[in-house]
Amino acid sequence: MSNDDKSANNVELENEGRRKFFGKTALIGAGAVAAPMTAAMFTSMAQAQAVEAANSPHVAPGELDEYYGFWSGGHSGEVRIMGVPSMRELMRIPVFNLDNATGYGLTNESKEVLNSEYVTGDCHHPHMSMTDGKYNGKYVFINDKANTRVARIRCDVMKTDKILHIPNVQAIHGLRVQKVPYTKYVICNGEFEVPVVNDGKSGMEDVSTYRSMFNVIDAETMEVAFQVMVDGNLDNTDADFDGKYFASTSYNSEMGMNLGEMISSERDHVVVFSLARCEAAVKAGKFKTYNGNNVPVLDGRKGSELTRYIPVPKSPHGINASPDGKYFVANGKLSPTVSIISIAKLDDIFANKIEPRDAVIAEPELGLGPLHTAFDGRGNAYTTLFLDSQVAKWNVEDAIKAHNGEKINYLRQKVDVHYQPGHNHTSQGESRDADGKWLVVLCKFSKDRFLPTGPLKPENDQLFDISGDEMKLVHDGPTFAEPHDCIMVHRSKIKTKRVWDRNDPMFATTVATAKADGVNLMTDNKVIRKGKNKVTVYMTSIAPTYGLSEFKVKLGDEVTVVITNLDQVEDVTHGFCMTNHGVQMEISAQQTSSITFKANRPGVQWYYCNWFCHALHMEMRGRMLVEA
Ligand code: CUK
Ligand code: CUA
Repeated sequence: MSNDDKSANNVELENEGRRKFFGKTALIGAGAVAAPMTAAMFTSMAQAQAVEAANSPHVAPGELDEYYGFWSGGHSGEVRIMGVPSMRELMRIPVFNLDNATGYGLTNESKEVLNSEYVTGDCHHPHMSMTDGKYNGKYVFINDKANTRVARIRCDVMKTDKILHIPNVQAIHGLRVQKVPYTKYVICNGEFEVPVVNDGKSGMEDVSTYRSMFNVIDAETMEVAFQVMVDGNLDNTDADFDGKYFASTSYNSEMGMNLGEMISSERDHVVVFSLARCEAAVKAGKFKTYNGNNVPVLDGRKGSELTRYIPVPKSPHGINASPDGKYFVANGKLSPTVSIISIAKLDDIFANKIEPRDAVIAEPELGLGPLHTAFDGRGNAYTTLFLDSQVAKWNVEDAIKAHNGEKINYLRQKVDVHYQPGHNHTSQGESRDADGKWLVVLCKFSKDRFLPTGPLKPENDQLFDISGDEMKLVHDGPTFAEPHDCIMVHRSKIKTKRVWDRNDPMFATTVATAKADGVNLMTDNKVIRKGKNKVTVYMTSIAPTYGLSEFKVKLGDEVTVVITNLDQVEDVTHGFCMTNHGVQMEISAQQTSSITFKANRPGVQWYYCNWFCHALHMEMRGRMLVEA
């Protein structure tokens, strides 16, 4: 595949001429063979097969999945790309973690992104940018609860391109995106309360100085646009489909510092933020700054015009907007109920025409430990019951009718899951494209579902076919620490590059340095000494050779190796590994990667390619000669 083919980078295009295993096209093709059948026979059979084919988790070798799944890698600090419905793991995207294979955290290009003293992270909520309430295939954002950060993944190359450390707060947990009119903002919660000025000089003993803040990040610049100080802490969050409101759950309205204190009151709340009022307050300069940074901090505590506090049963956890844009569902956790909040009533709450609690229009009882809710776009909701190890399918409108006194059963089905589910997620279910085909339930425990792997066992992601009236379990998928949350995006929304664009900003700094060094990265192989102890080695690679089969440095030199992969063939990735130096990295087709290390061992040091690239891959190596 030549570089020119980058424009034809759509899976849908790629599938032209392939067997179309999903949808009707394949079946019409098959119909041509089944000539003796009557038209009516064919139609009914085709319809049956269409449903069957579209909802079979079996994706044959060589066939492609219908959805990209973006799975949080939990405290592994990475994001994983899954194929759905096959549940095959397609790729891992290092985000907050060190990744040997690709050199993420080792190369100069990735260090520019990671820019951090630590290589740990705790990912929970991966969410894709949207336009008009639908996934737009541009970015996936993910939180790092462990180190209070938010990262952005570019979906054209599936690499992390920005990481933001958020000031004034501790432990970023719930994260979502603005859905309408587009993802101008990423929203996320600072979960753990800390003194606003947390300098250790005062206030540590006085819990009344502790705050949590809601954070609003500019999705393009990846800077904090503003923060909103609240009463109580913050857990999960979601945005409406009107571009007006954000809502967050709080499980510690008491601001308790231990378990007993945190669960002492009968109710907690959902905080609703008015985007327009917050933006106006920032514009009018009605904010303060703290801790020596210039992030505007708005005061959204009780009584503020920026927020409203809706009382809900104790310790709510997930909050999920229904894809019809009508409701926020806050999940009870300690209460066996979920609270349905009418988004249409939020205007009246902010206008002080009704009490905040009046927006709760039903509180259906579902079972023990409701954590998160997903939607199928047909009016049904699916709520995980952590304590019951079940998922409850229920009908939203029927639950509201039942709340209003009608004798009606809103529960549609309960299934056992294995075991203790956290999030569940429907295909495209948090967008206007909710299609009600698949439900993934992310179970915290797998217990007996797989061959035992010692004391540490995998989690279990269970896939359900929800296209019919009943949820049907079709697949168990073991996963490693720990997918709190995931999304499933139709493959038509995502267009990835086949090879790197030479002008890609990801390695622009290295390209600029080479230019300053008078080096043409596409042709030159040279060693440039910079000052007494610094050497930069420029080389090309093209299967199965490096542009330099040897180079010379002095013991103690700081060596930077810059490699440009001239291969234009898709999937021909080279590696660079310097033996005994802890140095390795990926250089994919048309990519430039660089890595800096100390030449601290005298003598002959071999470097080699560690991505198997060619029949002569073993021969793709060279010598660094280190003079003592
Ligand atoms: S949280 Cu983990 S199960 Cu971080 Cu969305 Cu609910
Ligand atoms: Cu290049 Cu292996």
